[in-house]
Amino acid sequence: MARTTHPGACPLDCPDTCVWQLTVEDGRAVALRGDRDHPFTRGALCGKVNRYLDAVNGPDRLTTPYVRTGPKGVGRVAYRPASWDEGVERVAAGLRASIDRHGPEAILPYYFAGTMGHVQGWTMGPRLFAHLGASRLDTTICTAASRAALGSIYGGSVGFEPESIVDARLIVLWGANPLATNLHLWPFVQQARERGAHLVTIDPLRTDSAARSDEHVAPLPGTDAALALGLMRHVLDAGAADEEWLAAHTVGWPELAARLGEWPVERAAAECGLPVEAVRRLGERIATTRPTAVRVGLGLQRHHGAGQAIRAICALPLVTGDFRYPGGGALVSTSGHHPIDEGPVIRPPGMPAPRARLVNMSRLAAVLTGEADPPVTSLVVFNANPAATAPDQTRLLTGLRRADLCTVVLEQRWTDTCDYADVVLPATMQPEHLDLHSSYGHHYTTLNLPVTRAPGEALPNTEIFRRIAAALGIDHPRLRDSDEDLARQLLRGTPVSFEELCERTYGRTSGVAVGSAPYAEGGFPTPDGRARLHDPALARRGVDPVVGYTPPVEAADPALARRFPLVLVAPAGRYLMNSTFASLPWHARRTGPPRVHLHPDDAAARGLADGDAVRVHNDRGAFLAAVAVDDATRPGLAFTYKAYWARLSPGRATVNAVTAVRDADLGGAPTFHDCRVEVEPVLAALLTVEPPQDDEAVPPPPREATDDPAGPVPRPTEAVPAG
Ligand SMILES: Nc1nc2c(c(=O)[nH]1)N[C@H]1C(S)=C(S)[C@@H](COP(=O)(O)OP(=O)(O)OC[C@H]3O[C@@H](n4cnc5c(=O)[nH]c(N)nc54)[C@H](O)[C@@H]3O)O[C@H]1N2
Ligand SMILES: Nc1nc2c(c(=O)[nH]1)N[C@H]1C(S)=C(S)[C@@H](COP(=O)(O)OP(=O)(O)OC[C@H]3O[C@@H](n4cnc5c(=O)[nH]c(N)nc54)[C@H](O)[C@@H]3O)O[C@H]1N2
Ligand SMILES: [Mo]
Repeated sequence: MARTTHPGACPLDCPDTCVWQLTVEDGRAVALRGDRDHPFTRGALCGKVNRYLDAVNGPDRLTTPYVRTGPKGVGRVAYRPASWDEGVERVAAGLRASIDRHGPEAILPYYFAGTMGHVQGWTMGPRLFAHLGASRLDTTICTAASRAALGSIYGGSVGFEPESIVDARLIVLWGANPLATNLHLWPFVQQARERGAHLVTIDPLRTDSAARSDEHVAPLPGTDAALALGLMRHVLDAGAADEEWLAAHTVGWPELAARLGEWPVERAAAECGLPVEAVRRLGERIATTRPTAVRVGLGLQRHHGAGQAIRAICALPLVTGDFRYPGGGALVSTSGHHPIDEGPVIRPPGMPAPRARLVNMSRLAAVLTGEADPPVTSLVVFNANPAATAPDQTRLLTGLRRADLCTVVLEQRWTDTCDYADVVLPATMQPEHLDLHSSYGHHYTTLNLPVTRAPGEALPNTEIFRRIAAALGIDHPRLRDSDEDLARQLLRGTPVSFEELCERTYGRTSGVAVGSAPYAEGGFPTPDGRARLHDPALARRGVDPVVGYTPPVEAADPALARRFPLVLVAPAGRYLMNSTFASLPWHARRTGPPRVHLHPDDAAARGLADGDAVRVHNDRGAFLAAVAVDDATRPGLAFTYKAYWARLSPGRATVNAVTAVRDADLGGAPTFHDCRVEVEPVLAALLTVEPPQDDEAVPPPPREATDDPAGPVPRPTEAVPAG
């Protein structure tokens, strides 16, 4: 049989956006490997995506629409297969009923980066909902705090050129764990180390990346701004502030310098729970090493003080003048370097400007239980699994069970959120549809063309929205645009054309040269080209206009600490991608069952041993997990990994049963890691997961963690003896 190989893009929410080569036989994907020529990802795929075809070819792909016939929340038994006509007609009826009763703002689309594709993610759906006048989604769940903070300090989500990191002499991985979440950066970091660079990781947990660094600094969660202020103070006291560059290319240095007067290294160290010497040593290293590259992760911003933390960390290289040099500066995200602008594609000429209310997605639990007026009575979910991934799960599920709520879910497989849907519509996967991907970790944009047949009747999101528009009787030419039309519209005004991408798959779209220092001479994307250390506009948003420190809420609350002594963070697991893959046997086996990692002192104080079953709880809810006794953390700090599925977890709840709906200081961002809990022992038998009665075809994740002998790196924080 003829085998052909086709380039494409990994669609996952990861900074790397790999280019891959997919082998197809008889319309079916049979092999997948990385594209060796891609300048950033260079051929290797990560462990989880090496098994991406498990997801594509899995027996659990949705192949037909489903409509609900029984109660919400009980599982697939409450559904029957339906035709596309019936499914789409039901959706249209639900949307119409919402509009008739409360107006179009009663409709809320809920979507995120299940695919990072501009076409399947962020264009046709939002275009349809804008046309309807539906509530607009404030997409805060991941990067809202950094987007707002970077917009303030640098004028956009920009930073040092990632490939230039090989030229850094000091690399600081700040709240980032690239070995789990940004794997393709690691070889560049290693190259810098071979040339003599020193690697420091700042993370409350000793992650894989921290364990493999030259130095690990472990502050208390949510205190990074204090640490950054202490480090800047040391730089200032050491006479290493680059006064000339600061005067030429920033505003607000006098105000920040005055603020640093309040932040002696001792105060910073005390706030962060660090030895004074550790802060001073790192401050001295930063003061004396040019260029220093600070690669900032996204996980560190899931705290109440996220906005100020990102501002303070990003101020550091402005104070040292590091942007002068290739390999110097800070980088949170490259997304502001890409010229693709979704705005005009969502709202093309001839379609009305949306004026509907903005609804913060991170508040979904509150929105569905009374916060919204008019209420949300139609929820259309795509590229997301909020029942597993959004905070305050117990309250959210109460909202999702509302009888007056019509929920529509576009999905590739039956997730937690599908259990609460009125209509489930089967969606295609990456080899089956067209998409266009820019990256938040490098400067290339990639085209992905459909090369295989979708299973059954699965359709691309775009086509599903076209059908919903038609069923609503909307006859607008822009709601009939093809996926290729959308890709061409997105590429308008960028340095690459659709034809070029068809030819070459990817292109550099930023205009920033490889290995260069784009802000050596200032020129930040602020109106005057200067970075802002003092931003009066923030005062109007209730934030200190000077770079400063917002302490955590729960972590810093002594009264709460008496009842819930453990701070719980839930970062990314290596073999999952948020909740994507959590139901696949290979990925579930590598990940192992839900575990809560406790410092040996905390385990001993509760009489808990490795493998014991516990209930992790606070006033919002509880989830069940096995204890992992782990010196990767400190006393009082527990951790687990995000993104299991509730329907496949013991007790049918995930870590988000304990996380709060509470906005960070900037951007309306969620604060998943600002969370206090207590753990109590429960019967071991409670950890046994009964498969959902309707799902026999989908085996539940095995209970025992197995190590991955082929894994490229050791996993000290994940390797736990079977419980
Ligand atoms: N394998 C895998 N890769 C992923 C994902 C996944 O689920 N799995 N998720 C993707 C997504 S959606 C995102 S947003 C990115 C996230 O990418 P990262 O930001 O790299 O990942 P996280 O694990 O969320 O957070 C990074 C580190 O921040 C630490 N951290 C938590 N609180 C603090 C703090 O207060 N201060 C400091 N200094 N560090 C803190 C955590 O312990 C964690 O080790 O990764 C993407 N890539
Ligand atoms: N406790 C805790 N919770 C967290 C976090 C944390 O750190 N701690 N991190 C948060 C972060 S950073 C993020 S980004 C969110 C992510 O949370 P979500 O946005 O819910 O992401 P996923 O869980 O990956 O779910 C994406 C879904 O999209 C589906 N999908 C993929 N491609 C397509 C497509 O083309 N069409 C359709 N219709 N569906 C598709 C996948 O099958 C998958 O079920 O989770 C957040 N939740
Ligand atoms: Mo994210």
